[in-house]
Amino acid sequence: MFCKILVYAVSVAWFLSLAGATPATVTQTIIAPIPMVTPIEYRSVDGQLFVTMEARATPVALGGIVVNGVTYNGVYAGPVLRLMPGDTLHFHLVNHLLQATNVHFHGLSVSPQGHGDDSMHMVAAGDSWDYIIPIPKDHPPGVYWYHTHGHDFAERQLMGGLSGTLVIDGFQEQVPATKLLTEHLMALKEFSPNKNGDLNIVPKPVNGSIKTLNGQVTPRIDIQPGETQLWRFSDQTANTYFRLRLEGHQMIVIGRDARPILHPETVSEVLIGPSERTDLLVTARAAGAYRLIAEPVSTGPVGDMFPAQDLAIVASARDMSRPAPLPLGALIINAPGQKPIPGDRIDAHRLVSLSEDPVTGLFFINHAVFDPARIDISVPLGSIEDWTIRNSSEELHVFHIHQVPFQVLSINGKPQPFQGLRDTIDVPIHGDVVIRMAFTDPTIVGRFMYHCHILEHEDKGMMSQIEVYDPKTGPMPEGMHMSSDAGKSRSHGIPANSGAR
Ligand SMILES: [Cu+2]
Repeated sequence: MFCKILVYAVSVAWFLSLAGATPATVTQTIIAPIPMVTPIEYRSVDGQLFVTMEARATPVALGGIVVNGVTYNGVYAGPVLRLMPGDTLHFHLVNHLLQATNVHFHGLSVSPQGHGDDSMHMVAAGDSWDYIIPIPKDHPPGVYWYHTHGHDFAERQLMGGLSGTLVIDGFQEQVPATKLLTEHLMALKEFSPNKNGDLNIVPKPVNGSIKTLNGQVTPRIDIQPGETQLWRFSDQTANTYFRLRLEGHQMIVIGRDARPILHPETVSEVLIGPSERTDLLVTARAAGAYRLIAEPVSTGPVGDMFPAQDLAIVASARDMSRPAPLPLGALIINAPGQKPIPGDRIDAHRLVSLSEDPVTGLFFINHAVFDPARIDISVPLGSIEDWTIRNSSEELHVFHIHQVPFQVLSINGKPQPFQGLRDTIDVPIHGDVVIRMAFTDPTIVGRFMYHCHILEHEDKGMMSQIEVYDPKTGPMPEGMHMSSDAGKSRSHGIPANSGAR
């Protein structure tokens, strides 16, 4: 505690020096929190983005200690991929680990087949794979992300670092008031090294975990008094909820799960669960240092308790090299894809029940654990369906379905005003969420998953498969779709970060 107080005292002294109250000293500059840095960005050129991503065990410096992570290209917070609608992503994955891995492109409505976003395809140790992801011209812009999706070990590989942010440009055109604002991409990750320094939470850490922002522990975010910035969070943790509060400030939520929401909400705190994205507007108050705090979160009687931690120091100070901030314009939202899904013809109503067995530690969807050989739901292309997602347990779950966004109709029986489509939703303890999905986009034909995005739960069974098929040709015959090496080279007992070569 003493050290913490000392750091803050020095931070404030450093801040005052920056604000011009006293001259800065070398000592203050060194001890002051270091600026938040966005990870390296790869941007598409002429409609194409070619990247080689090497998954390997990597030493990672986090908060003054070095731990053994697993990263893409050595970047713990993950390289940022930035594309435009209509571009094609060529993602060459090279697996240097001693176990299989793969990549899922979270939130994208792209093909799940072949070299597309096929989360069933495993890339064996030592192998490589080319993901080729054409982004449809009318794809909603926004913050998405990519991450490892190997069933049984997604949790520990993600904890090790295997994820990154994927941006489809165009959000600011849909919310014109944000066009001139400074944009910060803010990847939320957390790590919990075991006694060997491995980022390995199996078994669960006894000493808790440390939350990071863009792979940094409590960095500094610079802003000018009166300036509004666009903060674009993505929760890239395996299991962790963030309840974010900025001291002395309110925030405006303008986007969720990549898309602008139709009615922005002014809040004093915001909850971001595993895999969720939230776009916030923050307007700095008077010059000063403010803590961005991750407040404590409990996910229920049999869930997890995430303690409070300072996520960043927000330094509001006049920057003489930059023009004075302009007032934020009117928040006009022009997002043509954010339309309610027509409900005049519902082709199927389904119940997706999430439950768990505290004795065996297994997690279920409709009383079954994941089976890669089983298709749980078959849907003809063109269908519109309402699903009730039921949480029959004593902890939170985060429902996510690949490939297709959904509309939230009600939570615990309470109708929800339409704010826009999403790809994740928190399902309250012993509660129901009703969602509507349009399986009408031919791009998504194929097999893909729906699951809890608390990856501990997913790894322990809470995942199922859906097939969307063309009614002219019917469902795919069994065995035609599973990748030839699906499940091969799964070294269940080997932590991902022991895979150095
Ligand atoms: Cu869950």
